[in-house]
Amino acid sequence: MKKIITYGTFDMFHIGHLNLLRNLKNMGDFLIVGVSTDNFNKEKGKRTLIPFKQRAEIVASIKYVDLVIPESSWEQKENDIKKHSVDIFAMGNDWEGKFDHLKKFCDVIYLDRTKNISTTELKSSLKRFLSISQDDLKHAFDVLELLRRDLE
Ligand code: C2G
Repeated sequence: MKKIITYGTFDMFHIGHLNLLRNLKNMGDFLIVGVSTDNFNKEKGKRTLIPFKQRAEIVASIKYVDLVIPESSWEQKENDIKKHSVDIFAMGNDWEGKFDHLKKFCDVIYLDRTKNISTTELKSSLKRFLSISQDDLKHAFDVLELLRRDLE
């Protein structure tokens, strides 16, 4: 049984995360995902919208995922690889080279990220979507002005 492990925050779960997990499962038989805890994200300097319990539950519900473990430190990867007899450690290539030290324990691979999507981009497009356009604001003020005059 070929076992693969990956780690991540998986905040605002999106197609980039799903593509990675699907690709990883297609490379083996058993996929373990370490989901970053809220405290560990603080250590990573990463603010998350969705709390750990929900992020972990969403990842655990993905059909490609066989086991979810909490990721609470940078250092736990070596123990996880040994404990679960992992054959492949994999990350998206924004982490290219960062975990090569784990080659002592298993294969280390970095997969291409899915283009044009990230949690950061989702947050900014949500901000744009929710912000009222200047035209809408002006139109609202014009209507209010007309109503005010009618009431005079
Ligand atoms: N990812 C991807 N394509 C995207 C966005 C993300 O392939 N468009 C991949 C990332 O490369 C990563 C995984 O999805 O392998 C999870 O991404 P994040 O939740 O952003 O994970 P990160 O905060 O980078 O945490 O110890 C490792 C860290 O916990 C990784």
